Amino acid sequence: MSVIGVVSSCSCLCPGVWLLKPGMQKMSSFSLHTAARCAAKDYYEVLVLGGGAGGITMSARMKRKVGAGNVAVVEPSKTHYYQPLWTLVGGGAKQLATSARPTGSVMPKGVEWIQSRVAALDPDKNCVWLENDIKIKGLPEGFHYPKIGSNYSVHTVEKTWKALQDFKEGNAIFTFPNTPVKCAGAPQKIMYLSEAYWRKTGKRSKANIMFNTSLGVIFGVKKYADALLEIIKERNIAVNYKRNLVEVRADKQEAVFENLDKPGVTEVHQYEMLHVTPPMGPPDVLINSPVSDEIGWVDVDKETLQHKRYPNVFGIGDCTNLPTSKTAAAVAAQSGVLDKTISLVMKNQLPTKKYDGYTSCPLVTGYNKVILAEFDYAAQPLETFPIDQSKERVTMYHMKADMMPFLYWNALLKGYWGGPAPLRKLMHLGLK
Ligand code: UQ1
Repeated sequence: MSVIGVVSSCSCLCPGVWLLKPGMQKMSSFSLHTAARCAAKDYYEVLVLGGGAGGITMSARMKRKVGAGNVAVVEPSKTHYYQPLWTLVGGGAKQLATSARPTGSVMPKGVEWIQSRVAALDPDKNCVWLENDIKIKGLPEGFHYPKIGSNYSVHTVEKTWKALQDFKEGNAIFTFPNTPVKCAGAPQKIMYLSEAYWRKTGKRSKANIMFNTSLGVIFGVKKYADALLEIIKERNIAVNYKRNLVEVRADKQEAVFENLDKPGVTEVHQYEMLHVTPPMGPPDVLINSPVSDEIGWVDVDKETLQHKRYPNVFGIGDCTNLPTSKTAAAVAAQSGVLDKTISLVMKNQLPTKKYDGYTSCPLVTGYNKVILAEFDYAAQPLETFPIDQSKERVTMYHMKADMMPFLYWNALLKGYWGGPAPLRKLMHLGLK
């Protein structure tokens, strides 16, 4: 079965060009740990989805029509089968192998084979999303080696601490992937803790600390970004922007980064410690699901959290397409709004309470210091306390380390904590 996008860039008969966009992977999962897949080009005149009999045949015909280099086939399988022969294979008259050829060998010359799976179609925009089934080369197998860890999986988080303690001398590299992540804080918090730990243990001068991020900024809220850049300067940390981890050679302690400003250009760094923040995205079950947007996030109204098309469906937390950082604090604020929304919908009334995008990221910058970032959809600070929260504070560290776990287990999970908005209003005499 094949789907063929026939296009031209101008004619009104033809819809335009099918764009290929990299898809994303599951939120914080290493089982399908991937990097963004890059096709050689991001558009083709004809894009064939599926490399079976129909797809390969049409790609050959279309190449003759529109020329080499202008046709591509998206097909994940390495092997192409001539299925009509399976009657005889089943009957013992032929061997299965005689029905099989490598996909590459049946791909017509001049047609590009994009070895990936289609995750979603957007024919209105002539756009196809590819599932990223190409892994960060070397992971997750590389986690069996020492000196590498990741706080994002229950299987690897304690390896971070081991690598931190075992550090002797060399590069300490902290990564940020080329996909949206839950919250931009955590990939760098572990770096500040590591820096503090090596200072405490007299090893700081032996460590060359690098933050290799796919982004072009350190944090999306200017007030906190400015504070973090000060800390980065003061603690002598090197930030390399637009660098995406594409391969880990864990046996040689080497990490390979692509320079996103120069696609295809890679840099290899030897590491003494590597902390990996994995690429993230919606879970498989939501990709192409009727409740999802074109990427795979549950498609909800950003104020009421009610589904945009199915009024009896609602979303909260990481699975949604709410354009804010995904944190437990965000869930807390969303839970209060969603409770109200559902209560009204159950009474056949329209939702009234509006989520403002509140989220909070306690930016741990040391073993007794936290900058308490709190902000809304507009990336504007929305702070609970009437003090400058962009300053590192010991009190905020205790709030993060001691008070928040209590609040989580005893209030949030029991449905009694809807975020700090009432406290904020009280602290600001009702003015915020
Ligand atoms: C919060 O509500 C929350 O959810 C329980 C967190 O997650 C553990 C937080 O880290 C923070 C900071 C908040 C916000 C709460 C206050 C009192 C500012």
